[in-house]
Amino acid sequence: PKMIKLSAYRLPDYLIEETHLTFELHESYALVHARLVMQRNPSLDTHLPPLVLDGQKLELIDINLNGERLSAMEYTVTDKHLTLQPTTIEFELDTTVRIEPQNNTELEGLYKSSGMFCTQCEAEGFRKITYYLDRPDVMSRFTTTIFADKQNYPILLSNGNPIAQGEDDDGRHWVTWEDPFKKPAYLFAVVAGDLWCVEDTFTTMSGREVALRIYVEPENIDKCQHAMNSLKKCMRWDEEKYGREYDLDIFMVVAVNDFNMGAMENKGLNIFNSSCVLAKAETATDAAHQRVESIVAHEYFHNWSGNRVTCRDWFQLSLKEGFTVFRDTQFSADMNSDVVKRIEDVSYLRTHQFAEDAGPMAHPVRPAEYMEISNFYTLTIYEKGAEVVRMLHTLLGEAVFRQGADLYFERHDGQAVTCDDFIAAMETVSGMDLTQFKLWYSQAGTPRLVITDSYDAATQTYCLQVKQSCPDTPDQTDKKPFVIPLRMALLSQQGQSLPLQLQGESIAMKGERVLAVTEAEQSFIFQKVTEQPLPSLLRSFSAPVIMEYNYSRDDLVFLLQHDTDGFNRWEAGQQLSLQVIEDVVGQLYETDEPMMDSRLVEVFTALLAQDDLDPAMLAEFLSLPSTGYIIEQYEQADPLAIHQAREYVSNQLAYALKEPMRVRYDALRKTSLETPYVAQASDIARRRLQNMLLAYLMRTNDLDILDECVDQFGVADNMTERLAALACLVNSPFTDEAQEALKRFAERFSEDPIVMDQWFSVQAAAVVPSGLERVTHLLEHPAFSIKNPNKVRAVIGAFSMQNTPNFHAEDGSGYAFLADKVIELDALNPQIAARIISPLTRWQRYDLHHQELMLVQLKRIKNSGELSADLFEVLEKSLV
Ligand code: DPP
Ligand code: ZN
Repeated sequence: PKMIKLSAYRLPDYLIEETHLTFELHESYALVHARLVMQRNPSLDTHLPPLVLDGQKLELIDINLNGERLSAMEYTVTDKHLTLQPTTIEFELDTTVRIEPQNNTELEGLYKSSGMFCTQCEAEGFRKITYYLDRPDVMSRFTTTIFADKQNYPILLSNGNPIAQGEDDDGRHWVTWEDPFKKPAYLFAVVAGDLWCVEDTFTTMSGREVALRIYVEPENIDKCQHAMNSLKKCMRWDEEKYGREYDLDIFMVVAVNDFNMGAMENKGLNIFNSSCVLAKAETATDAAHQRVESIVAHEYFHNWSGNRVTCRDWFQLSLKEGFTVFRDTQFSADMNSDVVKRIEDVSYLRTHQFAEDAGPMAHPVRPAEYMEISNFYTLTIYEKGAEVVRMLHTLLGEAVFRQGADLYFERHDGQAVTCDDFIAAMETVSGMDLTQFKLWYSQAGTPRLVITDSYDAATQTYCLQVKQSCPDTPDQTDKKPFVIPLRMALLSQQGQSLPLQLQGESIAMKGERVLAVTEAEQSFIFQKVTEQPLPSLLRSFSAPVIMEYNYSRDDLVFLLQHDTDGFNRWEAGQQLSLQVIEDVVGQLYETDEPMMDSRLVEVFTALLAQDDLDPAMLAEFLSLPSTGYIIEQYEQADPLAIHQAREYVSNQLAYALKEPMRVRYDALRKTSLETPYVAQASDIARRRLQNMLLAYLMRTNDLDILDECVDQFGVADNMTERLAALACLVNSPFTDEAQEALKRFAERFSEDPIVMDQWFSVQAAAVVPSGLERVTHLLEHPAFSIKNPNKVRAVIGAFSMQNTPNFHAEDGSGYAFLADKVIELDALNPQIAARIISPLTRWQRYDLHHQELMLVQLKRIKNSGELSADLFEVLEKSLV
């Protein structure tokens, strides 16, 4: 595979005005007929270069140019392209190809999933359906006719509106769909199956009625209501917050079981991984309910940020993904708690995206090159891309940002554009020069901010000295300074925010302000500061950076209790916990009985005693930083020592806080028992705190608490309480109770693959001895299938991402296991293989012993035979 470079972008030689597709679906093959109305690109000269169409894994049956069959001399076919010579500026090309959806295990293009046909075209799946100019800057008007057996496939769907249908006398039927909007091929979709649907309607802000339909397999018809409610909420929200109205008469969502991604925003016909759309109390946790809400919104929001205005090329992927993730996080924050949402997002970003940014796959938000675009659906494109948009929002302010978004949509409706166009709209409305800001799009790596301060009581001046730097990343050194919005406040000894008046300013700002850090070294001098303040820095995590400021542990305790920014309260607690765990990591090399800083117990005790503290916040405060996040704090981490230290601190907290935790747990549990399940923020917070306390309490191995846990598992009316109790049991030394619970769970839910995914992953992630043996055993379970990406994630993914002691076992057995599975998967589904390998690609983060063991496996995979382009690229980059 070769590198594709952004700098090599050229306008398409030809355009496709109209695309008329006919699918004939059969059990052992499908025929795809395409009639393309094409022309030489009018932006270029009238010379006619050869027409090179993309196409892979297609068997060409017939080809006609302007109604004349082409002879074999008049075109060439390779495994990637079909090339021919047009003779007129405008022409019509007809092709018929034969494909085998039932054998498509890559889940890209047209494939079968549990008895239904469906498609996934982003990024380059359409070329596995028919010969085409499969690039997002070629936009076309589509009509699609689907023929299939009526009995097995009563529902036939594609983008847009149905315009005709009929029946043939051989038991087959057909439907024709027309999409009035021009679109790139990656937004095309087809579905055929025996599906039921939940229907509703939505009246748009201009009074148009839109039919909403969620299609699922019949057994899931009772799990659609939450997604439907979410859909209606996000449609309204996008009107109110962004002025964006839906544009077709129908909006359809289809759930499929085998899906590489979470979901896909095909025009008018979103296709979802069933795990991201199905949810009801008995089968889906609160987290799953929230995931459904945010993904439904994400895909819906793409209708404007992605579909109406799309990407010129795949280097611009973050143009739609970063912006759309930003929009969905705003939505979720509005529907739930904004501070909790921010905490969750930042935890995720710092654990996973920062790791990516520090590893061999690091790339800018707008990459300059790639081999396989599927590898670039990354945390950097999505999560960091959203942070970049968020920083713009912070710098411009809510109102100006909205004007910028309006201008962007208005200027570029119906176009395929670039990140520069997005920034240009923001520049127009703000009058700001965002040239330097755009370094966020081109420079990879996580910037570091080192902040020091000094206070002069005599002159009442307080100075913040800020230094920024960014580490080298593959192919990038000597980075230029970024524009970093630093949201901050100065706190008095009583925890009140002091007025903020920079030197040269005539009035003070109250509360907090955003400083724009633009230089490598910069000072901000505040005047009329009447006492030595404690700074509250990078509030609400105003930039995706690693910030260092030398807080004492007492400062951290103070901030955790008194900072007026909820996010920074949590952050102070995280930094304190981190330091305490790091102490223990060091001591564990010397002794089995480390001394733990008592301040953590003291402050947690105080928080638990505080009756007016929001349970959602308390739950966040009580959660220790994840093992993954702690690992990221080390140059070369010893994963086993870190795991052990984190366990040690958790256990100490559990024993020390047992009494107040028990009292609180009992009260919360009582409320849960008396309250029917609702997936709303306040109830979610209660259950989260309850489950967290249960997990701490179970660490004390108290038989009375074991009874409580078994009881919660048995009687809960919802998956949130049930699964949390199950996880506690599975991670406890009470193996009989755990086995019994697992058995009962499997009996009850064996028919529901998404629930069984949770059953699998609880076990795969269990940090108890012989984890690898257990996982190998799970792979033999009849409900497991390596062809189903959700199962792969639930077992192999959970083991390698969450099961620190077993995955990082000293003998390398965990790594060897993952390598075996990567090799096996690459032959079936390269996208998934290239994804689940990622823990091994982070080898540089670990101590030499673990590095060596990981490298052995990476090399073994590399030499295992012919690799997909996806996996090849990851290995190339990881092994330099
Ligand atoms: N399905 C992916 C997403 O929505 C790719 N567009 O982010
Ligand atoms: Zn997206």
